[in-house]
Amino acid sequence: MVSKKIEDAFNKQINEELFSAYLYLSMSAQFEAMNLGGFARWMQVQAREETEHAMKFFKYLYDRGGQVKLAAIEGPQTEWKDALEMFEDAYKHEQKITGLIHGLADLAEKEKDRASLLFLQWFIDEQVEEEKHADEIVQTLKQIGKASHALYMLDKHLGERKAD
Ligand code: OFO
Repeated sequence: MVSKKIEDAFNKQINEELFSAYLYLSMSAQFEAMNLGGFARWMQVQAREETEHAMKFFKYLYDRGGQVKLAAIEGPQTEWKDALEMFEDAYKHEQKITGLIHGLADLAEKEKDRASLLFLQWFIDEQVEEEKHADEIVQTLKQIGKASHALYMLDKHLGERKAD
């Protein structure tokens, strides 16, 4: 059985993961409006992954005799200057999420909850990937600057992202 502290903290994280999905869906909407379908698809796959992250916490809480309590999801930003600004924000957002996951691991350690610590290890690894992918795209966008052909090529490449 999870402690009340873990239950509350994991419920908060469900909200953070669902907010992440909402944020990436909002970015996807802006990419659609910019006619960059590949970028839009990449963001939609990302949004779906975030929902899956939320569901991992959801399932885990019930596996451990806890209870899920859903709260209102904050409205995400809806406008960005360009693709670079969006990916810079995505990168910053993932860094914030990494901090939250590490905070949960600290709490699990404090509570001597080994099962939760093990469960969180998957997220610790996942955040390394999440940050890496967002940062790689930031760096590529910085290199191509405003070259529209390169942006077109990157759009095609991102559009090939497979749903996991
Ligand atoms: Fe759930 O990893 Fe991104 O936010």
